[in-house]
Amino acid sequence: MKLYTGDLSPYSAKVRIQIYAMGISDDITFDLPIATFYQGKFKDISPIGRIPVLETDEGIIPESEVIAEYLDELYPEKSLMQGKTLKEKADIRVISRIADTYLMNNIFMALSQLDPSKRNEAVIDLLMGQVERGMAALEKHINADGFATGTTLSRADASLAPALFMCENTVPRFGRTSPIEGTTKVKDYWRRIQTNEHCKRALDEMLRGLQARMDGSEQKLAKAAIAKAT
Ligand SMILES: N[C@@H](CCC(=O)N[C@@H](CS)C(=O)NCC(=O)O)C(=O)O
Repeated sequence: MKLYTGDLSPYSAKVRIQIYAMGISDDITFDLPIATFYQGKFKDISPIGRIPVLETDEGIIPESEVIAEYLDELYPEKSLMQGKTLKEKADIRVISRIADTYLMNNIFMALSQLDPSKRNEAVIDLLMGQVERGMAALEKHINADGFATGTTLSRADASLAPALFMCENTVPRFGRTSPIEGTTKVKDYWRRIQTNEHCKRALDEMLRGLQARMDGSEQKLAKAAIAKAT
């Protein structure tokens, strides 16, 4: 199988954490057709046009949450959901949804407002309001110690660690304080989860992606790949 993935992409990092934690990296190659992606032609591979996408013998699977469930069902003996009760599974899904829908998605929508000279503060107010709302809910749902929920690493952690990376590193670029700052349990969790080997590996990859974006090397690489392809 092949996972179309990008270093900085939090939704891709979420699936990578799951793959690392399940120990199935040998069955999956990681790739991104750079020219295709940066020319906006990734829709030729997956109609939604977004990463991650899992390519299987039976066709492609888009959407991180769907890929996550597919991998759990494909490898039941390695699934991070193994042995969990129905309620524990529901708790994992709630946290994963908060990370996807309230945190990552709203931060993503705000990316068009990065340039302060063109920024519409009302758009930022609206989107960051939703991020704050998700963060307040997360503060109630999350464990006070250990993992996000339950006693082992789960898909809740796989979704949440990249989402918190975005909260810490991207939100300040909109001129707003990281929403983690106003929390207690989430702040402690964020400190703890960065030391987990699987999360740390993906967070380091995100940091590498962020550095490449900020120092212009990502853009250079994309330009060179596009020039070669045309
Ligand atoms: N709901 C999707 C979101 C995926 C997503 O937004 N991916 C971003 C990178 S993290 C992307 O591919 N953006 C490119 C674009 O929107 O054209 C998922 O869970 O996989």
